[in-house]
Formats: sequence, structure tokens, C-alpha cells
Amino acid sequence: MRKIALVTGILGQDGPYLAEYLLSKEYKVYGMVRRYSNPNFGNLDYLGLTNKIEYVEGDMTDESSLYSIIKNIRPDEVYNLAAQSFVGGSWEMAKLTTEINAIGVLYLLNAIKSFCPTAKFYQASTSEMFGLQHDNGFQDEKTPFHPRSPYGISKVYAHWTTVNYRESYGLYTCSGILFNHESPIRGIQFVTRKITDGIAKIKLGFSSKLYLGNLDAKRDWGYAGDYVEAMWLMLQQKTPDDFVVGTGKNHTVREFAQLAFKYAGLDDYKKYVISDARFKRPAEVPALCARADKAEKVLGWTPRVSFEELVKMMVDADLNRYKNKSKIKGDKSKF
Ligand code: NAP
Ligand code: F7E
Repeated sequence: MRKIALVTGILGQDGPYLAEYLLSKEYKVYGMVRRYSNPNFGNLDYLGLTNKIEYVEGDMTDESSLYSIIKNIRPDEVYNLAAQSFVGGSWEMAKLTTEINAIGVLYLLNAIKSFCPTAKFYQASTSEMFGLQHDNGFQDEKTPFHPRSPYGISKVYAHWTTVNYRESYGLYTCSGILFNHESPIRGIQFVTRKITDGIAKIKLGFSSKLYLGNLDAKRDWGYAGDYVEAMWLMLQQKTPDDFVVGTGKNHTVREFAQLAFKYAGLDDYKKYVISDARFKRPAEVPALCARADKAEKVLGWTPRVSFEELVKMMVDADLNRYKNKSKIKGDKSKF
């Protein structure tokens, strides 16, 4: 019998990589999509997966849709990747962010508890829960949380609800505390993809400048294709638990930009990058870096793609995209 997995957030960045991984393990994969007049299957298309997935319509803010999906599919594993995941936008959309990322998880866990309590549940938690750390050191499963945005706060709620449903009802629930992970299908608003997309536009003459916010922020950036394996491994253990997942190395936004520009043959990034207050946040998370020893010890997980390989992969992908596009007039940096 093929195992059944339900993946919420299937159209985002991680959904397609996870689906690809699960399909390689012969799972039947159901992907939950919101109702749109024109849903965007671009990321699934990019990996050639669009026709390999069964789609179900549901929304994290609509309890009854989640109940119906769990009742009808009765999944073996549920991967909750759906979220309003853009930190920068979460101040402007604090209520929506909370409804999707926090209350939505409560609805989904209640659906599992009521209709399919044997399902194993993965919650996409985040290093943003650590937020402000004063020691400029490493964060692991024992590090106290200090979220700095409505996004981070919503994820702390979802994290503790995930833990609480394990402790209260004996459900198999895991919280994967993942640090930043990127790829050629990363959303265009996130800084890494904004940089590589911007470089491709500059390199091919579609644009001349790149507008960024805080260049001194430090992040632990890994490759999304590596991180979905950790999600799956968490649900294959004898007992459910929570894990930090990251590379253990961090870099500033400036270092990412510098390397990416250089790799594209544009030696001096300073000629192109403009500091723009629009992209600074009301409260910044200055530096994050994972200590993922537990994931390595218990799950046997380590990242494969290095920072340098990741930067190159993303620059190459965006250069190829723009080589295939007709010339866009003007310099309209929207984000
Ligand atoms: P992403 O690209 O933003 O994808 C999120 C997906 O959630 C999108 O496909 C979106 O659907 C869907 N979604 C949003 N609101 C929804 C709603 N109300 N109902 C149903 N679906 C909804 O995010 P990602 O980078 O793949 O990340 C996956 C998960 O991991 C997220 O929960 C994120 O918060 C978390 N996370 C990400 C990172 C990272 O570095 N990438 C690190 C730690 C944790 P539409 O396509 O319809 O908009
Ligand atoms: O910002 C700085 C910004 O938006 C990274 C999400 O997947 O990872 C992601 O959240 C850093 C921040 O990612 C710009 O201020 C400078 O310090 O790429 P980001 P994020 O906020 O770390 C975590 C783990 C998640 O869970 C989230 O869902 O870069 N930065 N200039 C900029 N950021 C953006 N977006 N745009 C700029 O122009």
C-alpha cells in the first residue's frame, strides 16, 4: 500500500521539493491549494511535478475545509507548510498572518485529532522564533524564544500548540525549527532570490540598480532541497520530537550579495546596490545561526549543498530565466 501524504503550501518553495522527495519514496501526494481563479503552478512546473500530485482545495483560515480534507484523505503523514511566510509583510498583515500561521494550525490539529489521530504531523517552525539573541551565538532546541515580528509570534503559537497536542492527546506531532533555506524557486520577495533575480536583470540589461534594506543582517542559509529530507526523517522516528535544522554557518546579506554579483561577473556590487529604508524592518533579527547537532545525531541529517554552491545555483537559474525572457522596459523594482 502506498503511503498517503498531505502537503499544505504545495505551491510555495518547500512544497514542490518535499513532493519530489515523497514521490521518489512512492508516496501518494495530496497538495492543498487555496481557491484561486488562476492558481500559480510555476514552482511545481519548474520541477516537472504538476501532473504528479492530487490537488485538494482548502484554506488554513477555513476550519471546515481542513476537516473535510482530513476526513476524506485520511493521510498517514501531514506536512503543514502553508503560511504567510514573509516576515517583512507581517507587520502590515498581522491579523491575517496570525489567522493563517497560528489559528490555522489549531484547526488542522483539531481535524487530525477528530478524524485521523494516527496521522503523523509536521509543523514548519522557524528560526524566527529565536528572534533577538544577545550573544551572537548558536541556537538549538533549548534556546529561549524572543520573536521580533508578528510572523515570529504566530509561529511560536503554532510551535507550542504542536508540542501541546503531542503532550495532551498523544498525537505524533513534530516541530521542525528550520533556519533560512533557499533555492531557485524561492519567493521573489526574500532577500536571496531578490538579489539573484536583480543580478540577472542587471546583467542582461533589464535593470541597473538593486534596492535592499539592512545589509548587515546575518542568516544561516541552506538549500531547500536538503531541508525537506529532514522534515521526512522527523516523521519516521519511533517517538515524535522537535529539531533544529540549519548549516551552522552564517553570512551577512552583504556577503551573499558580494558573492552573487562576483559570480555573475559584476565585480563591484557597490556600484549596483542601493540602501533603501523601505526594506528595513520595524524590529530586525540581527543574527541567527543553527546548532543542529540533535538532527545530525538522531536523524542522521546533515546539509549537502554549501553556501557558495547555493549562491551559484540561484544566480545561474535566474540568468537562465532572463535569457529566455523578452526585454522588460524600465527599472521597476517592486519589492
Ligand atoms: P512559501 O514559499 O511562502 O509557501 C507558503 C505556501 O503557503 C504558499 O504556497 C501559499 O499559497 C500557502 N498559503 C498561504 N496562506 C495560505 C492559506 N490561508 N491557506 C492555505 N495555504 C496558504 O514558504 P516556504 O518558503 O515554502 O516555507 C514553507 C513553510 O516553512 C512556511 O510555513 C514557512 O513559514 C516555513 N519556514 C520557511 C523557511 C524558509 O527559509 N523557507 C524557514 C523556516 C520555516 P499560495 O501559493 O496560494 O500563496
Ligand atoms: O530576510 C534582510 C532582512 O526576507 C533576510 C522566511 O522564509 O526565513 C525567512 O525570513 C534578512 C533580514 O528572510 C532586504 O531584513 C535586507 O534580516 O530573506 P528574508 P527572513 O526574514 O529571514 C525564516 C527562517 C522564515 O521562517 C521566513 O518564513 O535580509 N534584508 N534587505 C532584506 N530582506 C528582504 N526580504 N528584502 C530586502 O530588500
